[in-house]
Amino acid sequence: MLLDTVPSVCPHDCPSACALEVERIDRSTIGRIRGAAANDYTAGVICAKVARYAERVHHPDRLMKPLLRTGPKGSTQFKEIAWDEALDRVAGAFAEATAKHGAETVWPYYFAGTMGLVNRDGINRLRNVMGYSRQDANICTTVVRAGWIAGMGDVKGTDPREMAKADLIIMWGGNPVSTQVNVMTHVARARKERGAHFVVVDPYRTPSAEAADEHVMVRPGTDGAVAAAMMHVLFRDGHADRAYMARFAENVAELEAHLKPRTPQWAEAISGVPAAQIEALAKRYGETQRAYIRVGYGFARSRNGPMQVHAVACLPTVGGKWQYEGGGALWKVDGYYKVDKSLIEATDRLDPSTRVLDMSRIGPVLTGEDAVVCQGPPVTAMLIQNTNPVAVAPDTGRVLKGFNRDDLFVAVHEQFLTETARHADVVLPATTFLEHADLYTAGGHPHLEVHDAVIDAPGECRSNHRLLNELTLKLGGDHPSCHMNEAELLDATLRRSGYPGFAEMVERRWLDIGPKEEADRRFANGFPTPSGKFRFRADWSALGPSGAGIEGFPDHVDIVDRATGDKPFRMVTAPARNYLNTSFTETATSKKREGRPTVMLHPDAAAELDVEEGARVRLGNGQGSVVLHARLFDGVQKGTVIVESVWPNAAFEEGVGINLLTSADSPPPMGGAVFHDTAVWVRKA
Ligand SMILES: Nc1nc2c(c(=O)[nH]1)N[C@H]1C(S)=C(S)[C@@H](COP(=O)(O)OP(=O)(O)OC[C@H]3O[C@@H](n4cnc5c(=O)[nH]c(N)nc54)[C@H](O)[C@@H]3O)O[C@H]1N2
Ligand SMILES: Nc1nc2c(c(=O)[nH]1)N[C@H]1C(S)=C(S)[C@@H](COP(=O)(O)OP(=O)(O)OC[C@H]3O[C@@H](n4cnc5c(=O)[nH]c(N)nc54)[C@H](O)[C@@H]3O)O[C@H]1N2
Ligand code: SF4
Ligand SMILES: [Mo]
Repeated sequence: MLLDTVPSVCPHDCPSACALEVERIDRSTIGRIRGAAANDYTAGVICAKVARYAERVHHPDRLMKPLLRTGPKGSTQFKEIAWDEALDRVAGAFAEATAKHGAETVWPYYFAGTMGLVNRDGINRLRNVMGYSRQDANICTTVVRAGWIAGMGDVKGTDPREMAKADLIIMWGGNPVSTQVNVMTHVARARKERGAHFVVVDPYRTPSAEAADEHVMVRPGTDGAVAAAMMHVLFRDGHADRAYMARFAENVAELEAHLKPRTPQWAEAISGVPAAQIEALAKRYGETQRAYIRVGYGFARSRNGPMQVHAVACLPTVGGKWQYEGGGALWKVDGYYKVDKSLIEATDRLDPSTRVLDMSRIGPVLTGEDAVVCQGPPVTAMLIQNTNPVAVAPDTGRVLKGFNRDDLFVAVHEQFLTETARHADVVLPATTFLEHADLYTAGGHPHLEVHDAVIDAPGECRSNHRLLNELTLKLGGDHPSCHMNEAELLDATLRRSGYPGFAEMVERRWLDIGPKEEADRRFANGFPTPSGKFRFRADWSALGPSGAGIEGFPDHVDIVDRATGDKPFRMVTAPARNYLNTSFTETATSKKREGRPTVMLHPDAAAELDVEEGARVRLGNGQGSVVLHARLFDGVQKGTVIVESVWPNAAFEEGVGINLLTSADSPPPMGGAVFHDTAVWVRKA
């Protein structure tokens, strides 16, 4: 028997931020979850893992009570304690650490386990009020953002719903069938209604490439070459829109001269994509007005990632595609929202002189090797919310060494006893989105969404918001928002941002905040750069000091972890369909569907290594090695291997996962993480 169906919003770290309808069986139990049909982006579709969310929210392993560690770090030996004691212990440890080393020794650490602004970004309130170390939250979007703003100036683009009106859709470096399924709804419409041609650019035949009309099987880290060669063809064959560029782009003549030698043959040698395919795709792109490029994250997760993104983002300006309905490009729509987060984050209390630590370099930070931490106190106390760095951060060897330090106190606020939680001194049980209210700015579509709680919190779970307020006050800090409940903080935040208040937004569910004027949708009044023109020449040094000296025009920037005789393979650790980073690795259905940690290897490479289907193989580099099982797969170049991720470390034979091999190197110009830029050796195990 169903009680009713209640609206909500998917909080997971996914550009789709689906509008949901949750079946409620009683005040503490849900049934199925469906996508809201009335939302014209979600359009009634959600991924399978969230449709069966009852499996996650009512999981027998959900944390219900605060825990105190009684065994060694990393073990599962904990005892239950009361909330009061737990908070006293955390506050006591933070106060003690501060007395010894100063406030910057405490490092609140978070990411996007929930994308709700109150429960994700509220940790910055604690940080700002107490003067704790800041965090460069760069593990995911920074590399894409750098490349996108280098050309266009802001994170804006063509409305994603216009994909349905396109005649050519290129999904570049993303796998939406697995990672943001709603893209496929709009692609399907364009194919059905207009016979649109759908292309996927990816190092391997992903489920999205499988569903496409054409797969461009690129060598990882070489998209800059493919995009440059496509633009070479556009200029050469009269498909460059010179009138458009004269009005809307900088450095047009210099770009044309720069592209002269960057022929499809040149790009084939770098990317492994046949010159004939690059020619044909460029011709099709040049001849199609309604050509839509949907930019994924994957091809940015490389040392040259921002340069790759910039090169691809230049294409619609060379072709003049932005002018046409269904034409242009999109990565994310962040630039359209105007949410004032000052109350959530207590930005009035931010001291800009406080040091900023690089979250992607949590390994080197915790081992004391990172340059920033070398200049100040070590990190000796942490509160972690919304992320599982022991499994997801690069360079797991250093991450583990850091977390196992005896002089590091860690509190983890979680829904499950993740591998990070197992390294905590105190573990605190957290609510899920079904048990708290929040506000979301979707990345992949222009809707501001708000929801209230659907069911009561189980056990003694508390929301991030509540925990942060209680801890801040216990530490002697204070801020007006520390005395607001979620609804009050949401209401005040919405109103000061110029949106309707909380109650009205819960009722309305979402607000379409995309540009309404045709001219704004088409960038007909110019791009959001100082000159109003798109920048073909990126000024990388203006975005960050490490950008100095890097070619500004679209090119192959050869700064990747190159394959060598010792490490002949390039490894991509792309997302697994049934997991979301490490979320859902606890659910039985997802685990069953994913099987076991697997490396996809071209059959010719496997034959040379004497590796058979299903065999144990060892992958390694200077950072260590891991054992996986081989899957022979011809949808990948011979020199590339694919490991779908992120499995818990414990799922691997030797107890450490794939990020043992990925590097914590900081890519230019703004930093970030380079998960798909790793050279490895492969051997029969
Ligand atoms: N099921 C599922 N959904 C997810 C996630 C998940 O783990 N699982 N993660 C969520 C998160 S946090 C994010 S940020 C998004 C990310 O979603 P996506 O935009 O899909 O980005 P990536 O996860 O980085 O990788 C996508 C694809 O990029 C490809 N790729 C890697 N290197 C290159 C390259 O050099 N060139 C090209 N052309 N392609 C390359 C990979 O093979 C992969 O297929 O998905 C979200 N959704
Ligand atoms: N090898 C490899 N590694 C990768 C990637 C890759 O492609 N390959 N992708 C990278 C990317 S793009 C990203 S974004 C990162 C993401 O990595 P993480 O941010 O660590 O993502 P998850 O592993 O899903 O962990 C999120 C955690 O937040 C918890 N959580 C969810 N909601 C709440 C809440 O309301 N309160 C609290 N307290 N906790 C909550 C969940 O239980 C979960 O354990 O991983 C990165 N790591
Ligand atoms: S597609 Fe993404 S946003 Fe939609 S339900 Fe699945 S994880 Fe959530
Ligand atoms: Mo991400």
